[in-house]
Amino acid sequence: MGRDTVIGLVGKPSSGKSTTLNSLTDANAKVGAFPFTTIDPNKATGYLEIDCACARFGKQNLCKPNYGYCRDGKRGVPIMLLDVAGLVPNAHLGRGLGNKFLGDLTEADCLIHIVDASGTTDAEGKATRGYDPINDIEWLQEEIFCWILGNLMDKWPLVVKRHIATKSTTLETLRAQLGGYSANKQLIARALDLVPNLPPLNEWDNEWIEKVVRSFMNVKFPTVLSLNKMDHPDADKNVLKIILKHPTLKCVLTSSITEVFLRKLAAQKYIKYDLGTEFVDTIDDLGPESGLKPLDDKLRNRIENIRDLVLYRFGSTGVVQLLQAAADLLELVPVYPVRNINSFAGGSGDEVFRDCMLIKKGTPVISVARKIMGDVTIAHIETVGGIKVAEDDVVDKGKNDILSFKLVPGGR
Ligand SMILES: Nc1nc2c(ncn2[C@@H]2O[C@H](COP(=O)(O)OP(=O)(O)O)[C@@H](O)[C@H]2O)c(=O)[nH]1
Ligand SMILES: [Mg+2]
Repeated sequence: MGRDTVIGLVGKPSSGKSTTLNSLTDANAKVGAFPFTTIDPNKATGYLEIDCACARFGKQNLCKPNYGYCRDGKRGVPIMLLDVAGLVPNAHLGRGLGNKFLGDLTEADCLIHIVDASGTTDAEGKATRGYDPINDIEWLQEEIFCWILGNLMDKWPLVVKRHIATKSTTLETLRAQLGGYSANKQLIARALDLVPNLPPLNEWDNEWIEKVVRSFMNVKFPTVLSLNKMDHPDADKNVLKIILKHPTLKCVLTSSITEVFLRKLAAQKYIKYDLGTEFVDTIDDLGPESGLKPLDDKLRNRIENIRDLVLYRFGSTGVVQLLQAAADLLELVPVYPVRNINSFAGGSGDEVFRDCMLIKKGTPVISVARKIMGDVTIAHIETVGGIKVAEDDVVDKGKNDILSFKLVPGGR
């Protein structure tokens, strides 16, 4: 059975990893302004916001997810987040918590690189002013590259000897070497395919090995950049530089501290806040019948500032979009297994779309069945309208995404 998707939050100390994690979850990752606050990888559940299938059928009021939530057709699907302990330049040589950090990384299917776009922390996370965050983007990639390359080079002469002696294919040998990074055969095959004119493994010189490692890294760790601390006045010019220099990188502008603050105010009933949007309303906007608490001048000013500096300028705090960007990069499609393909109900009761899982686009429906049902004998698979779907038909956005698995009676 497949494992669930894991998104790793990486970045130098004090870039805002724990704050971002907090802003996306209810977990209390320790937040602090000094390096190595996070000693152990901190796992938490985030919620990917999607348009729920219930809205397609006007069944919003019957939609009751077993996990996560659905509010009027906007569904939060749980997704695993991993806050990876502080990384400093030259971690692959064992600096800081270097190799431990890198080891934790292997679990991730994609990375969100949190960059302190304000330039108020240096390469090691210490307070400063005017640091150029473009350095962080480059050294983090180099760090991962050097780590994987170093691990491979240590053993390379032996690897080649074995490769020849056992008459293995390039894919088989590399799989044995790179499988430890939670990389399956398809992933490694894809990485190899992306290197043009690649000769057989026993002919590789250092340059070929480096090309293969770069390609593997791109496939194994697709990355979204979170340009964080956008509330800071110095952030704008730094972001412009980053986008001009790295136009192909996927970037999201964020202010995770603002998201944490808004969620707290909403929980305390000072504001009404639609997560991920620019809409923040107070009692001044909605009147006393809203049930919101009155604001003092200090709080009123802070909310006004947040509107001016973050919400109206960037459209939101960006953190909800961050998970969506990661899901896009991984081509994840929400898939709804249902018991009854006509009513979309689960077991008993009228409630619909109880389950939702995130599946990579292009996955055959039979693999989805296996992931959910295990090794039972499946008679056939149906989608909306009771239409039969062939086992090797694939999942896509809005297509073959609502599925009912019919078992052979008495079979297993
Ligand atoms: N201005 C600003 N500060 C932030 C933001 N996010 C985090 N910080 C601050 O940056 C410091 C480090 O944050 P933390 O989440 O502990 O960083 P980590 O070491 O990467 O986990 C803390 O003082 C946070 O309050 C943000 O969006 N804006
Ligand atoms: Mg932290």
